[in-house]
Amino acid sequence: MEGLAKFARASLKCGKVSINWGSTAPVMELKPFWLRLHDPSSSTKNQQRLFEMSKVIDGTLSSEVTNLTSGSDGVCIKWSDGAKSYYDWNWLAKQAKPKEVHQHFWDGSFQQKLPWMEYDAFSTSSGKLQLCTYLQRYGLAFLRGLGAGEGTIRKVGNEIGHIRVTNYGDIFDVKDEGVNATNLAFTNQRISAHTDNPYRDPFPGIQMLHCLSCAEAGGATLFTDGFRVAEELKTLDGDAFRLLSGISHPFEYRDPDAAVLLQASVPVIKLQNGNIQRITFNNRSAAPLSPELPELEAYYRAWALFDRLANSGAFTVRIELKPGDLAIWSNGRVMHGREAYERGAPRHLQGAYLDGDEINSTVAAALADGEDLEKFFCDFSEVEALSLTGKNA
Ligand SMILES: O=C(O)CCC(=O)C(=O)O
Ligand SMILES: [Fe+2]
Repeated sequence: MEGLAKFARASLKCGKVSINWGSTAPVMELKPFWLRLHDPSSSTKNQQRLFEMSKVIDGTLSSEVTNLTSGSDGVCIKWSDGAKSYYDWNWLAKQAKPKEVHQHFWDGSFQQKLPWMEYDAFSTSSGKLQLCTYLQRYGLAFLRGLGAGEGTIRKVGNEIGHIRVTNYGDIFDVKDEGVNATNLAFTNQRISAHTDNPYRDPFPGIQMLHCLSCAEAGGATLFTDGFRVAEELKTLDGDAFRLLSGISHPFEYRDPDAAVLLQASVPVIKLQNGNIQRITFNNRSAAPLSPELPELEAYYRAWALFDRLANSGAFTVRIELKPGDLAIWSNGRVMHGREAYERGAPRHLQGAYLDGDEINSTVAAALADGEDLEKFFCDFSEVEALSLTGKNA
């Protein structure tokens, strides 16, 4: 940034403020209206605006430049209403290219090096940031060395963000309850790849499972990068992708004893500006689509193809969680499942949810402070190269 600011110059060209960085960085062209609207010198320390936006929109605060001077620290603009605004070079450079942690879409080869952290490392000053950075890049991370104490997940969850209380409580137990089970999760049966709580709006962005004890055989946890599977679907069958991204699917959870009927509709593949933003997939809580849907059979064939891909070994990683291990993942991206295990085995996990925006906030704040987060990925270049396939990979 400092290098950029050294030779930077601003000038008025064709009604726009043109910033030439005097380097290979592309010239920025900013509309005066945008500059007045986002004037950082009329903002509080935490960048909350000190004036009403409507005053710029209706012209009460002018966005006509009468004078512009470039200095060594930034640009000063004098407006036709007599006001002055000041734009620091660093601030301007940040507007040009929002920094973000690049998402890496992974497949089954990710198994060769998964993002594990020791709990002791997580507890250091940069440990939480490292975990959140893994979650942004891969949507998945693991901690080990937590011990197997009941309720530990509550403490760890609240160290990462804030536990989201749902109809299952703040934390919930996952064990085989046999015939008393109210949910497939509370049996010893296999569970295919899914996202949790698809029937909630807002849905919990992050899910965690902490292993307190495991089955002797079976019960392994399975993860699939739903974004990677969606990319694969698009390549294999564009029509299937169109249907799963274009039709909102209703999801539902009913608990008559507790007067609960949660309902939400969302496409399996939710797009934003053409990019995959969220995956929602759950065979158990998918409510019926309208019987009148014109492409009903084609839609369900697309659903079945997505299901098949998400559960195929080519896209799945398999982890035998041991007591003291915790898996944490983005519930809008990474799908989870489990293998069946023997009835009555002492397998016991505790689960909890967090809001996803807190993870994003931790990472964004570090990037805004100019931290280099790529340092966390030094050991991942080989495994990333193995799954360099999807366009975002
Ligand atoms: O038993 C497991 O490993 C997972 C159960 C499950 O899908 C869940 O609790 O969300
Ligand atoms: Fe689940």
